Amino acid sequence: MPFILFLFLVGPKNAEKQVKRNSNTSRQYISCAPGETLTLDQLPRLRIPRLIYPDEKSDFPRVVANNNTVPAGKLKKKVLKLQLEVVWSDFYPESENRPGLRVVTIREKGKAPSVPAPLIRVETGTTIHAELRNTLKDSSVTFFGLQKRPSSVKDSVLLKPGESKEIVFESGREGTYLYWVKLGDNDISNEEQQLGGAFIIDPKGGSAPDRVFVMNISGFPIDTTLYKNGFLEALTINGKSWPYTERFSQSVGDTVRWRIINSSLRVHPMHLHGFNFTELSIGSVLSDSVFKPGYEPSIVTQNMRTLTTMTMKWVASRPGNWLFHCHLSFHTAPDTRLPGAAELDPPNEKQHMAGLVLGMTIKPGPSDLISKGPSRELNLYVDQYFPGKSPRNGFSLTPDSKIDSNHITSPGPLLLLKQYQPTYVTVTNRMQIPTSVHWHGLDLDSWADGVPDYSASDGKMSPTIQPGEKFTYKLTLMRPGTYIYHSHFNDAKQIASGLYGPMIVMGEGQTYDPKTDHYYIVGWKNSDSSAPKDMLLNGRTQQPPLNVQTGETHRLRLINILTFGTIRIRVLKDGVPFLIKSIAKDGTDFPLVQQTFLKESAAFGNGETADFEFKPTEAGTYDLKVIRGNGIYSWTQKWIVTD
Ligand SMILES: [Cu+2]
Repeated sequence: MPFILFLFLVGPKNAEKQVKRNSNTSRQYISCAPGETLTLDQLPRLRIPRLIYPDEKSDFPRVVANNNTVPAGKLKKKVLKLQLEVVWSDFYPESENRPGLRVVTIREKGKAPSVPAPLIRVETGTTIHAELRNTLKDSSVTFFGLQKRPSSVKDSVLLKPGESKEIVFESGREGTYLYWVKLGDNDISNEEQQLGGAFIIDPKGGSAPDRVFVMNISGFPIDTTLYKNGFLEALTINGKSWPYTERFSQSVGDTVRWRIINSSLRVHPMHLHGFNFTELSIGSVLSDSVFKPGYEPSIVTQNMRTLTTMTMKWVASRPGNWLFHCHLSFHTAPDTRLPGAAELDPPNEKQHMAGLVLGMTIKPGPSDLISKGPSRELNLYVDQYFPGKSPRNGFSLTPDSKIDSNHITSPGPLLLLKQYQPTYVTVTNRMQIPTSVHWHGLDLDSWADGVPDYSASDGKMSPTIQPGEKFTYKLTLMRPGTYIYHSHFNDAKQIASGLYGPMIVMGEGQTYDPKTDHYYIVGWKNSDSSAPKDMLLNGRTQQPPLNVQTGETHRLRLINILTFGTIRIRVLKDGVPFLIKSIAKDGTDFPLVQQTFLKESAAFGNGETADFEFKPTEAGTYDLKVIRGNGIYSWTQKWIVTD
């Protein structure tokens, strides 16, 4: 063991130096999960600027969570009169009885301020007459997105302290957009992105019934001796953090239409459990691109960049409890909760998520799942290989597996599965900590979905698997493709500790050939999420070269299970990009018309998988590169191609 430990400590240092620090990584994350057992008057009171308590005297109006169902303003003869004011306010992103934040927000004149900002929703052909007022005494504010759409020219309205202005503009083309306000000089050490809201333009006669969800972030760095997380923050969807976000209910067969708006300056890979969704459009503050029929992606995760929008629909085709959440693990970590919720409450393992999570229940009804043929049983063991502050955990298929110092325990073994084969996976937890496994991207029964003490259907529930216990999940395998299994318990810590692995579902009649079928899975090496040391591709820093022959068609399966950060793939021959064909995403093959040749793939976020075809036509050496984020860090695998 000492020898292995030595390798582990000194091996990957070079990689570490090349990793550019992301602002997310400067945060300290604590391991305790929040509960709700202390009442407000039992809480020790921290005195930190911005932190407020709901039972203390305040001169400021209280923010209401805006569920985006009632448009702001008064509409008369195709003219919308809108009066918006920028005000200081008291914002309670969790329960109304827990600590909150004093922040600047937007209100309609005469109404309570709201997060997100008031919904602007009109039909195309409407004139908008807006009166804007800055009530702040010491800061200017700038409105963005109050102009006719679409536009490539960014207009803005600056209001000095105490100033008011009136503007008039046409709504423009239908679509899903947003507007937002920047505060003063906008000291970027503070994140003031509670000042954004939805701007929806409906076609004449209106849209099909939908819901609008806006993600906002407020974040203020504080003295870490006061509060371990180092930030006061609120990551909210329609003004609330999990578990206080709105809960939904659908019936089997319902078509669900959502408009998702990222009003923050961070990236959010938004992931739907259990179902593919159809992406109808991708937009921004001023434009919205609608996918042509036949070109609409069918996916489970969309990496939403800053200040962008997505219009999506999905069919609630199976009962149970489901999540739609950000897959950037820090954006759902319980550590993001405000002091008094995460820091001061006793740990409660049932609440291991916070922030950008929505929950919904599809009422009991028929299921769309198909299983056929003889069933199969697999045993998956979860072990802790290195204990301590930065533990390494891992999955294995054999009960006596030893640590592999090359792979440092992760990724877990490839689970090679067959379409429609009923597959039972028994997960045995041999760690000292509870866990749970999520089968990311699969259509399956809710009870087997792996969100502990939440995923439930048919009278069964995914449990928290306690140390020494086991649980058998049933996998249903509807679509051939590339998937991920990973811990869904304290994700930021457990995924970074190594609890992830690849899954490949082969279609009926297909066979898996490792010579032509390759996965590239990227995850963190270190579980100390405050300082990710480096990342591993297929559990390694160095990739072994591959020997292949010309004319062969290879499938490349790219998987991003980093706790944050995007990855891309490209192939170079003699330094020149070699075209690869994009053929699938999130376990769904593209129709032929959507398959495209690329010099380099798009950047995929956490929880996304994407498949490519690579057909080397000439002998020589090819460099396959998996590139992280801004390109400062990448891995290269040499492909030696001979005739
Ligand atoms: Cu996020």
